[in-house]
Amino acid sequence: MTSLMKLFHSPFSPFVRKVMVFVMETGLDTRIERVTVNPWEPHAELGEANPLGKVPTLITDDGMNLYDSAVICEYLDVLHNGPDLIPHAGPERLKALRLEALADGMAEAAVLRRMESVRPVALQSEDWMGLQARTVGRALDALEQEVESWGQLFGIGQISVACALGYLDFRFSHEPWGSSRPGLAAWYARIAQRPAMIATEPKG
Ligand SMILES: N[C@@H](CCC(=O)N[C@@H](CS)C(=O)NCC(=O)O)C(=O)O
Repeated sequence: MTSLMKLFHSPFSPFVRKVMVFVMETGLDTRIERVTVNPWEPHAELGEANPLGKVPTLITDDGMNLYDSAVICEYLDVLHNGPDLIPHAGPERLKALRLEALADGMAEAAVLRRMESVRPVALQSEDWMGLQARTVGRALDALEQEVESWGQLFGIGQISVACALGYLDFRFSHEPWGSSRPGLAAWYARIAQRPAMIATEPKG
């Protein structure tokens, strides 16, 4: 019997959710043991596995430490027998990785804004939060431009987008992004019904 891979996990991280959706979509979830941590507090085992101290971090069943979410998904995509979620080569690969980068960048800006907003009010920078909010807005507009071209595809790019949008809904529900982006909103409403999306929805 192969031993389990260990995933340093936090239920609120859009990047962890991306890896969790990836493993559920590919049937690899039974091979993963989750270790839930608060990544914003020092954690000896996580720090040893990843000098950046971030989640997600994966320890493979042969003991290799992998981060970040993009590298982890790249590793996982060769471990299952279903259709590849990351194209191997050519323009399709570049398009998928660029979409992943756009979605991850949007999630990163949203996380930065959120972290700033929970600092003591006197330390918060409105400029900094505004900068991150504008980055998120531009990324949403770019996604609205390309959503129609995705069709039924749910690969690495779309998984990353879905988890980034889920994070916006979770942390910034008072700022509905969908009203001015109807194509993206309709796509997300459909995708949010997938079992892997429902099972990983952040709550709290
Ligand atoms: N690019 C990374 C981003 C990971 C990330 O920012 N994780 C956050 C949680 S959402 C974290 O662990 N932050 C802890 C820290 O920055 O110390 C990925 O795709 O995995």
